[in-house]
Amino acid sequence: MCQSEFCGSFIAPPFPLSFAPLFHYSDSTKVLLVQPPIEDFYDTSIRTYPLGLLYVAARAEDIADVVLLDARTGRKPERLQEHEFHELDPFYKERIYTPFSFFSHYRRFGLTFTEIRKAVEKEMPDLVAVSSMCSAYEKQALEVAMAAKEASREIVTVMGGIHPTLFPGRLLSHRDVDYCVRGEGETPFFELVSALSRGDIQAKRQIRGLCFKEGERFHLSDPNVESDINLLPGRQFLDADRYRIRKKRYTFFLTSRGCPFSCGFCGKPPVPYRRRSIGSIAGEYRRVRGLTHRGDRL
Ligand code: B12
Ligand code: SF4
Repeated sequence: MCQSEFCGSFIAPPFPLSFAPLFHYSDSTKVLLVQPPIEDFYDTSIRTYPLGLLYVAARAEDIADVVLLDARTGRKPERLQEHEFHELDPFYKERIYTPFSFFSHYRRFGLTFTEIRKAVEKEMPDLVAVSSMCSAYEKQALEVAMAAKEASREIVTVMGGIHPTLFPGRLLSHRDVDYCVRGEGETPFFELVSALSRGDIQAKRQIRGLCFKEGERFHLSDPNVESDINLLPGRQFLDADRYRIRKKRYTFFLTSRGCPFSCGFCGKPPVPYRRRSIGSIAGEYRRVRGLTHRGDRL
């Protein structure tokens, strides 16, 4: 049983729980990794780079056919008339100066529910894995799981990222979420895909970080901490042209994990602070320059 103070292990589910499903095959497994859209008064390009998913993809590609769908970029933001935050409208008015007035309307940034469902139907993966970084965007992350199940009830859904790390029980209470991964996701996700492909029910219980429904209860696990943080993210899964600040392409580098500080207000997941080796960072930098058409534009 999980000991974390953040864990939602005792949330009573609002409907009878079932057992998390298994795959019905064992040959080639197809995985669709999804960055969900968000709804907010604003978004900025620096927020959209889905680095966590690229790390998960880098491990999963060894045992699965991996496709990444960034449902947050590639579409013009759409203004939403109906939303839950109308009391904030006065702060986001055009032509008055407040720190928020660069952004004037509540919008959806990314694909619609129907577009996501169609994207899932096009790929028809065995498993849809959703990155859920911020609790405030839970609704849009859950929409991806719902769209996947609408495309086919056979598709297995997995949520990973900071939000499910903090509230696994809350997300597992949702009918369309089969698994949650807590903490760093590379190894638990790899092991989950491997266990499901083999149909090995017992193996699931041994995977650190993996949470799932088990009859009337949740199986919950402490957050996973990766032992090798020199793994390079799978940037080749992205269309690099989509990630630009003004006209220039950008990318993210992760040179350490965890945080050396302990600010009282911070809900940071309990993972220790670790630094990558200089050699591996330099190697990644050289590789990224090689990936770009013109390294000097990065
Ligand atoms: C860098 C960062 C940012 C960058 C954005 C980077 C980006 N491109 O998204 C900036 C500065 C823009 C930013 C902004 C904000 N951030 Co911020 N940010 C961080 C920070 C410091 C690191 C995140 C990161 O990139 N980690 C590195 C990557 C590789 O790790 P990762 O994404 O977590 O992915 C790993 C696992 O989570 C997991 N995983 C992730 N996705 C998936 C999916 C699957 C299927 C699986 C299996 C696993 C998995 O595996 C990955 C590899 O190990 C975290 C704190 C932290 N230390 O985690 C806060 C944090 C995520 N941010 C937070 C917040 C609140 C915000 C803002 C809302 C702040 C604000 N008020 O505007 C905005 C919203 C941004 C947004 N996403 O829309 C909170 C979220 C808390 C919560 N419960 O909601 C955090 C946890 C900080 C905190 N302690 O409060 N942020
Ligand atoms: S707010 Fe959290 S992540 Fe940021 S320095 Fe403090 S403890 Fe570290």
